[in-house]
Amino acid sequence: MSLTPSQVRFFRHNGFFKLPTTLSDAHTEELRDAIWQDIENEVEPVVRSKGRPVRISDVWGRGGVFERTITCDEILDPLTSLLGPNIEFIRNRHNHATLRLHEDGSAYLHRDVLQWSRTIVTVLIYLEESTMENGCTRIIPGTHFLESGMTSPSHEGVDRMAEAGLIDQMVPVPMKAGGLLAIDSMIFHGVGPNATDGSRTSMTVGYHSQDELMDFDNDKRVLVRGEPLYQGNDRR
Ligand SMILES: O=C(O)CCC(=O)C(=O)O
Repeated sequence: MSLTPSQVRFFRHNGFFKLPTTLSDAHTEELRDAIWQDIENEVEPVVRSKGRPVRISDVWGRGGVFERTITCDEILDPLTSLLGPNIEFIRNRHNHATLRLHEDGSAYLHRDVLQWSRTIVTVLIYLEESTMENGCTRIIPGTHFLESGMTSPSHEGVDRMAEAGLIDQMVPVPMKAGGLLAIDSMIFHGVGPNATDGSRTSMTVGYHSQDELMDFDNDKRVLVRGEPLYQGNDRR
């Protein structure tokens, strides 16, 4: 299912869009179980916090349902409306799944990339319902248009938003299990605190349109839709 011109415009203007597609219940359950299993078995690469694994990295490299999700039509069909027909998956930004519990607190407000000319589309995949109580994603709409100039995509977001007088404009985005949220990665966003005794599981993946001026293979990128297309004028 592609996006309508109005939906594309909404995404460009506000920096986020709840995709009209979702993962099926069976797909959601299979992916959630795979994430929980790899976290429980500490299948590397794993990120740990307070002595327990909280995140698995390189989900692409795990193959199976991870790779099937990254390349599924439910994600790539609407993304063609944003990124065009030739889409690359990015292996060195996101490419991870996270299990958040009560003790994890909230995550810092951040951008995923530094500069508008190299932005990506991040897709957040919710494997459990994410609510106001268990820490749904929070975003500040429109902030993907604010100036660049951060030295790191992380950690400086709260200060930047406070300086800009925009911290109170943050809005929560609750999502159902299987829901897919696309954001322009320049938008300031973060995870809310989990105030429940339950978990909040999500997977984060990033995509780029295939770069028509790049004529060498980059193993940090995987073409997942369309074809490589070199359009440089150095060969004419
Ligand atoms: O899960 C979320 O709400 C946000 C995740 C995120 O910002 C990230 O993985 O970089």
